[in-house]
Amino acid sequence: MPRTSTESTRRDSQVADVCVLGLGHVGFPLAVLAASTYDVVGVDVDESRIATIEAGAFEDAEPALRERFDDVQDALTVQTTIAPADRYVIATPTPITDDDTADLAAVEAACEMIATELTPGDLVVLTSTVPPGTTERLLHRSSRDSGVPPDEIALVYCPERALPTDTVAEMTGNDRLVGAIDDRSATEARRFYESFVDGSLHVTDPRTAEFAKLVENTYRDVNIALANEFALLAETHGVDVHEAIALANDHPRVDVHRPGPGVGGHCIPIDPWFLLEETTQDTLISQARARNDEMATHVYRHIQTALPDPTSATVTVFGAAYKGGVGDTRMSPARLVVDRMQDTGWTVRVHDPCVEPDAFDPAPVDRETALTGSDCLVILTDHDDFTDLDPTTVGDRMANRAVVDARALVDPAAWQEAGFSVRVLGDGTTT
Ligand code: SAJ
Repeated sequence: MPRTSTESTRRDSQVADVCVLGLGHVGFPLAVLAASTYDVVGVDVDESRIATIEAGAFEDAEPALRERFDDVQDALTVQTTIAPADRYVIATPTPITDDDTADLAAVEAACEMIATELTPGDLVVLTSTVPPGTTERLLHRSSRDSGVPPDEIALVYCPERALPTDTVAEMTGNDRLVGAIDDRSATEARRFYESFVDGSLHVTDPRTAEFAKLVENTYRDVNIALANEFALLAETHGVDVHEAIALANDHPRVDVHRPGPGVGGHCIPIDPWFLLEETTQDTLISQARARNDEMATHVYRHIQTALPDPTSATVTVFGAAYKGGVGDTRMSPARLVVDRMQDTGWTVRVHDPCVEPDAFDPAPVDRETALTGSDCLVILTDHDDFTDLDPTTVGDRMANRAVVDARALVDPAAWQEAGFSVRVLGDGTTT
């Protein structure tokens, strides 16, 4: 169990090597990895998060992270208050506001906490995804609030690129962007990250690094939108888009992404808007956002046509999480699809083996309960559990054998053989 502030063996006068502010999907793994070399204090304002970590009950830990955590118990302290340190890492969330701009409140609050302890020569690392220009503004804010001259603060912007299902391997193995305000900051950051990163560090200025991070995720969102556009066109042309994409991707310079019910998570659907904050006109990027969000309505329309009686129905949803292998439901496409169905008055039951009952409404139930008496099965998340469903076993539970598959997991011929009407998103041979 990590030390808490009361158990820490450090005297109050001692300074930690590293203080990580924000112990979520990025900050907690980063604190654990840094603790293999440094004396680390992890800070989170959410007392329940601190309690969960102290108890070792962090439910989303991959085996590699839990193993690393078990190895660094004596070097990691977790608490809700700032601690004096030589290095401060800001890993707080940057959600989006109702008018599609970056909500930097948590980053600014972390800055204010750091300013109370900041001393000349300290390193500040911002990892949160932010609009271009934020790091420079952070420098002036930190200097103003702490009284430390800007040229005596080492400051870098170093965004994370870890896929949430393989955090340790990605955070240690991936190359990293380092946006440094000056050479000394770059040197300090390199020394810090080389303690646990095997990938290369690519140094540039903060604004370019902020922009490049947004390019990474916007590239992904726009390419997913293109795949979704191809799916809609394939349905019109009577073509299976998945076969067409696989064939197109045989080209050495083609990499078409996978169509789906929409784009979820805490990054891809949000980060493109950070690029557009200074832009008023309609852009390819905003149109791609709209295309991805409209996929939920397209799936809903497939369900409508699959139902024997759309005026009164029970629908089973497999998958509440925003993608396969995670229990995270933030901005999940399933939310948009389920809301449309509930607004229509249908009874909706959800099954997701990775999502906690309190993490989605309606609360996920076991597979059999979700299927009993159902008029249509809708597959929205590409969990491994849903890749080898037996249509006969599934159908025996249902009142009507219809399936709408938004992730192309089922074998249409086998499900039709078992008496199902089959609709696969993007497969024009089934819709
Ligand atoms: N999705 C598709 N089709 C695809 C790929 C994804 O529909 O071909 C959907 C997924 O189902 C999901 C959403 O898009 O709903 C986002 O999935 P993701 O795996 O792209 O996104 P994240 O948020 O789990 O991770 C991304 C990654 N960024 C890139 O791949 C460019 C990760 O490297 C970043 O660290 C992360 O965002 C982040 O935190 O920025």
